[in-house]
Amino acid sequence: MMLSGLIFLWRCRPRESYPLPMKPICILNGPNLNLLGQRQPEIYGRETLADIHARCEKRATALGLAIDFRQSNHEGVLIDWIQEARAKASAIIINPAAFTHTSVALLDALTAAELPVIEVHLSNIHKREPFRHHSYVSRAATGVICGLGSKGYELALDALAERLQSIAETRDV
Ligand code: CA2
Repeated sequence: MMLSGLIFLWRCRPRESYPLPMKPICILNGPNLNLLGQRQPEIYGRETLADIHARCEKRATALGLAIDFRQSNHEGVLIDWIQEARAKASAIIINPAAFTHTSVALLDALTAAELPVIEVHLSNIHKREPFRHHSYVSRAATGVICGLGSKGYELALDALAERLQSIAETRDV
C-alpha cells in the first residue's frame, strides 16, 4: 500500500481502539515486606511478596497495563524511586510499611511526584495499635486501601486503570 494510503488509514482510526502506550505503574513496597509469608501469617497472610508481585503482573496484563514492582528497606531508596517515577511512571501504588507512620520525607516525595497515588496496606491499620492509625502518606494519596490483604494491590490497579483511562480521554478531546 502506498504511504499516503497508510497515513489515511491511520488518521481515520477510531481513537478508542488504539490507546497510547502508557508508562508503567510503579508499585513500591517498604521495609520488611520482603519477609512476608515467613512470619506473622495471622496478620499478613501466607503469601510472599513474590506471590503478590505475580498477582499484580497478572491483573495488570488483564487491564492492559505495565507495572514496575519494587521493595526496599531503605527510606532514601524509596524516595529516589518516587522521584524517578515522576518522569517514568503513570501512577504509584505504595505500601510504605512502617514508614507510613513516621515519614514526612515520603509524603513530600509523593506530593512532588504529582501522580495518582494509591496507598495500600495488607492489614487494617485502624484495627491495630494506636501508633498505626495515623498515616503521613495519606495526605498525598488519591485513595487508601487497607485490610484486604494482597487483594488491595489488585483493587488499586483496577482503580488506576479507570482513572488513567479517564485522564487519557480528557486529554484527547
Ligand atoms: O498492613 C500493612 O501492609 C503494613 O503496611 C505492614 C507494615 C506495618 O508496619 C504497617 O503498619 C502496616 C509491616 C510490614 C512488615 O511485614 C512483615 C511481614 C512478615 C514478618 C514481619 C514483618
